[in-house]
Amino acid sequence: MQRRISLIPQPQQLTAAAGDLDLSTLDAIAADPELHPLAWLLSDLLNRGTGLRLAVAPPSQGRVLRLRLDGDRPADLTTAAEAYRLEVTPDGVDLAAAHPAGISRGIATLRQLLPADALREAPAAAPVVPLVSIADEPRLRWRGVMLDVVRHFQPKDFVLKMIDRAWLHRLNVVHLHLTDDQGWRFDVPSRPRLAEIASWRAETKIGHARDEAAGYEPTPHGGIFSVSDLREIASYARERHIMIVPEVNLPGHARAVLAAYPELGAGQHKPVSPTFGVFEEVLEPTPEALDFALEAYTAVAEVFDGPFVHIGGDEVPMTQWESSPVARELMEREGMEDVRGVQAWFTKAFCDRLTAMGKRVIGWDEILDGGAPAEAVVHVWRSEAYVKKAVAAGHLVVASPEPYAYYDHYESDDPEEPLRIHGLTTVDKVAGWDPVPPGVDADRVLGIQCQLWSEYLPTPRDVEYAAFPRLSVLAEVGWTDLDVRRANPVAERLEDHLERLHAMGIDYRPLTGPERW
Ligand code: TNX
Repeated sequence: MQRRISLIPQPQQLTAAAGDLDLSTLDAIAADPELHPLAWLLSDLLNRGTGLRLAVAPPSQGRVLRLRLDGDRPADLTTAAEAYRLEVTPDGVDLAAAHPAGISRGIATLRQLLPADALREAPAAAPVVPLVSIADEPRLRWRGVMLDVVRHFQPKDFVLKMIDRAWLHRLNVVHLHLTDDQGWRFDVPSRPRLAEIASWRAETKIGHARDEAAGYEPTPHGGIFSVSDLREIASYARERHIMIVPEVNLPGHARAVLAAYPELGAGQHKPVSPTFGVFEEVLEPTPEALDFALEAYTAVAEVFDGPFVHIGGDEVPMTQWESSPVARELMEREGMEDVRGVQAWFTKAFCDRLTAMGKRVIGWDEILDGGAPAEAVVHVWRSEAYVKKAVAAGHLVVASPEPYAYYDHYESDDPEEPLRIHGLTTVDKVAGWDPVPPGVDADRVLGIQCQLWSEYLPTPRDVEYAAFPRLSVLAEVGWTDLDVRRANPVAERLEDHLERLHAMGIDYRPLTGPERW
């Protein structure tokens, strides 16, 4: 029986033949030595979802599931590095790519070719895949999801789960927002007050300010990742060829760190913020504050071996610097006419240090306002207009414009929707998004990313409900060429895909409307 082939993202080229292949009739997973770690991951997935045991063996002919590298190796983080060809014939499976990252993406597709129940954690499905021929390569180099583990802490196991889900969708970036006004979420052993003070808040006020019913939840909230937690996250992602982009958001959104080390700030001491929004606390432009920041960046840069570090830089109010003698003195010394030059001074210092460590810097689009070194990648969120602006200023861009990429937004105007921060980002809207605006050189758009800000998403379950299935659709927007998307509307494959999400235990939002628990 031929099953309907329904994949998300839609591969660029897919030809189906009649019939299935039963993987239990194969002898082994035959893989090039370099691909053995991926081969064992695949073997383990097949075992967990279907009970099948396929050992990993050296390359061989015969009836095998073959993983092989061919062709000249492309550079990391290119679309060519993620390209793969997957042939399922009555004689076996052949998965070939020029880079191990491509094999990893091909494995993600193979997981989706299995029955949805194979995604369960218990052997619940037959190890059967349809006969297909796929040639695939992403449209964009960076396809990501951001987890905000600050506004509400999310445990390490949930982060690992989200990396696995990103993998299934052929995303290649998981951005961790690790610091903000409401908490500091990674341990820097030389700065113990981060763990003692900055990672906890006494209470939380959730809900809109206008909502009178919203009160303070008196339970302390917090959490912090130890260095070994971070290492575990790093290696879990690395095995799957997913890049972790750690974000240490400075010099603004700094209330939590300044609650622990007030001497680094430009204002009065205040506790870790129990509320959400934009606060005026910023680092003072002193050598001590800069040392602190550089120590923090070095700490994440050492743990996560991907090439990028996110410096944040969004929503930095200038009020404290306007009245700070230290900032005034810096402005005079450096001949700055505008107080925004103080942020640019931090941005440049962060870039210099990280570049010297062999890293590349990405920062929110506000880093453009005071000017940023051309090598900094601009992470656009305010609107698509900033994509043009950043490209015109010579930067590469990652696009996360709010109307399409913020999944803390409402999904419909139904009054039954769970409380959201604001906005309206329907699945259809995501499906209709072309992330390269007209008139922009497509090569300057590294890619796209969705954001799961967690002010209104207190538990992992809330995060999942907000993420899915919008994240699934976004993955296709980043992966699949526009003409292929138009010829294969994602709406026709979403129902099938929800079965996969269900099998993975994800509390997705139904397509038919909100469901409250
Ligand atoms: C703006 S996007 C922020 C975040 C909030 C988000 C809520 C960005 C760089 N800054 O601090 O969580 O809006 O949607």
